[in-house]
Amino acid sequence: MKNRLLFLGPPGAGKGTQAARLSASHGMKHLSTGDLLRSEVAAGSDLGKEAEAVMNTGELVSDTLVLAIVKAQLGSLDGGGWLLDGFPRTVVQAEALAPLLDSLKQPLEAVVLLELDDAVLIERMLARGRADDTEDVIRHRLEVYREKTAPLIDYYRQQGLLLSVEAQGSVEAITERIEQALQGS
Ligand code: B4P
Repeated sequence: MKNRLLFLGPPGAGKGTQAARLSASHGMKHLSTGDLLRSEVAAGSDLGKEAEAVMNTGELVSDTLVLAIVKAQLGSLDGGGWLLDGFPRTVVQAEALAPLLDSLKQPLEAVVLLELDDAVLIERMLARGRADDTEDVIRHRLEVYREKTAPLIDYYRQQGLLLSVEAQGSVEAITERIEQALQGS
């Protein structure tokens, strides 16, 4: 199975949920920029304070800040496979990632796109109830996704890396769909 992966999809699609399951069952390293940013917030670092203010409005944290965090982590990626969850989220981030992976001689093998209707996304995020999960902020995050992150769908499709997976249904059923897509491609 392909094991150098990137998970793409709207907020609340289940990237974090599925990435945690797949990385645990296949021994891959799971790198979530959302989790890394929330750890900085919890630690009260300067970086965390800057990130928290942005995350609570539904905007994306700046490319410079995210890239600084990711670069510090990429060195730990090894041949055992890895899964990038929620990164890249902009074309600038994707264009910065490519040479970093080239220099590690670990090219990306597949981009898993989790697709889901807005109504279900909103319902899931309201149930999750994180600090950035109020209805107004969620709607703004969906707009930001369409404007800044959705262009990555074509970006990776043109590179022949995109695998689309329907993200509606039980957590287990979606994991199975992802595994089939990774085996079948
Ligand atoms: P993330 O932490 O990446 O989170 P997310 O997109 O909101 O959610 P995800 O898709 O992971 O959904 P989850 O599994 O939790 O981003 C948070 C914020 O961090 C961003 O808005 C941004 O500000 C910042 N950020 C992160 N990365 C960045 C970057 N690269 N650049 C700039 N800023 C960045 O699932 C959602 C809920 O649904 C959960 O409660 C889950 O339990 C539930 N669920 C999952 N699957 C389900 C299923 N099949 N059925 C029912 N419920 C399900």
